[in-house]
Amino acid sequence: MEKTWRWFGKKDNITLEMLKQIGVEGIVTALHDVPLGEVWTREKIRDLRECIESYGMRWSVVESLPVTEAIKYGGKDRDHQIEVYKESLRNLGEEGIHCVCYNFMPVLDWARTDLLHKNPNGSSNLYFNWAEFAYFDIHILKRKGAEEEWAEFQKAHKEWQRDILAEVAEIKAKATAKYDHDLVDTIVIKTQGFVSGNFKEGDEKPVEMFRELLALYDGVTKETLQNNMKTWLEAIMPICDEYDIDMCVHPDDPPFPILGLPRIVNCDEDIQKFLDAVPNIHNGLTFCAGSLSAGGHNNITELAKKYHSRTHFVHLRSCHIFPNGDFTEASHLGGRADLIELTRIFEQEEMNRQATRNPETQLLPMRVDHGMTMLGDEARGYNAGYSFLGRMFALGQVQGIIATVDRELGKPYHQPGFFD
Ligand code: DNO
Repeated sequence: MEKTWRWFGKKDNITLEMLKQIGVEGIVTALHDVPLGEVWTREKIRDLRECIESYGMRWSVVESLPVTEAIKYGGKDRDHQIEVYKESLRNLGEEGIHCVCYNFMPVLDWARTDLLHKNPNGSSNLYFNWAEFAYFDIHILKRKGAEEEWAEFQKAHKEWQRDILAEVAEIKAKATAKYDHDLVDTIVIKTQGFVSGNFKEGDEKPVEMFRELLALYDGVTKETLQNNMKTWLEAIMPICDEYDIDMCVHPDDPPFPILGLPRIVNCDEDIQKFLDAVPNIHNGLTFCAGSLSAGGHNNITELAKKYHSRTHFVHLRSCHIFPNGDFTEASHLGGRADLIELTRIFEQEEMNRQATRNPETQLLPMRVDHGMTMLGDEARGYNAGYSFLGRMFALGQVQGIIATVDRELGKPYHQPGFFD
C-alpha cells in the first residue's frame, strides 16, 4: 500500500517537509477553501497538486469531494449539484488525480462525544458515549420522537446491559450550560467543522442549523437514500470511466443509524448492496477499518476478504468496544480490527492490481486514521483525531507491519528517504 497522510492544505501547521521525513509517499487532501457545492477549478487543483509534487510526493487521494445534502436527500437542486460534482471530477481527472473519497451520510459526517478521552497511558483518544449522544438528541436538539427511538435502540442492544434513558436522566440532572455548550461544540463544530462544509468554527446557532438540516430528511427512508446514491453514482460513472477515477465511499461513523436519519454504508449487507447497484470497478469502497470496527456486528477481516478488489483506499485504525457499547480508538496494534491481517489482504490486493489496473491506479493508497493525542499534541490546535505525534507513532507501527508482510509475500518494501 502507498503510505499516505491526511493533510489539510497549505494552512495545516503540519508541513509537507515534516511529512517527507516520516516516510509519507502520497498526500490525501481536499480544496478545503472552496465552499460546499462550488466547482473545483483546474487552476486551484493544479496549484495544490504542484505544491505537493514540489516535495517529491503525489496527490494520491481527494478526501473528500463532498456530496451536498441536496444530492443525498434528492432536493430541487439535485441535478444542478450533480453537474457541479461532474465538473469538479472532470477537472480532477484532467489534472491526473484518480482517487476520490466521499461519504453518503446525511447531515453528520462522523460523530464523537469526547475528543480527549484519557487512555491508561496518559495520552488521549476520541471516544463515543451512547448516553451522552442520546442526551444531545433528546435534550439539546429536542428532536421529536427521539426518546421513543432511543428506547427502541436500547431494546435492540440488550447485550449492552445498560439503561441509556436512565443515564440520560442522570446527565440531565447534572448538566450545566457549559456542559451543553461543550457537547454541541464537540458533536457539531469540532468534528464537522474541518470536514463537512455544513458547519464551521464560529457558527452562532449550530443547533438551529442542525435542526434545519435534519428537517430536509423528513420522510427520507433508507431505500430513498440508497436510490439517491445509485442515481448519483450512475450520473458520474461515465466521467470516472473516461478518466479512470476510483470513487470510494467512506463507511458510516459510527456504523449505526442515528438521529432518526437513514445510514446506508455500515455493514456487509449495505456494502454489497451499493456495490451491486452500480457494478462498475470505479464504484468502490474506502475500507475504513476504524469506522467498521466500532460496530460489534462487523467482522473486519471477513469484510476485507470479501471486498478487497472493490477497495480503492484504506484507512487503518482500530476501535475498542466497551461492554456497554461505548467505543474508543484502540492502539493501531490492538482493538477489534486486526491491522496485521488487513495488511496481508491489502498488500496482496495491490499485487493483483499490478496485473489488472492502469499504472495510475495500481497503487492502493492507505493512510493511518486518527491517532493518539500525545506529548504536547493537544496544545497545537490540530483537528480532532488528526494529531501529529500520535499519527506519526501509528504510521511507524504500520510501516513495520507492511515491511514484515511484504517479506512474507516476497514483495519488495521501500522506505523512502534513506540510503538503502
Ligand atoms: C473523520 C473522517 C471522515 C471522512 C469523511 C469522508 O475522521 O474519517 O471525516 O473523511 O467522512 O467523506
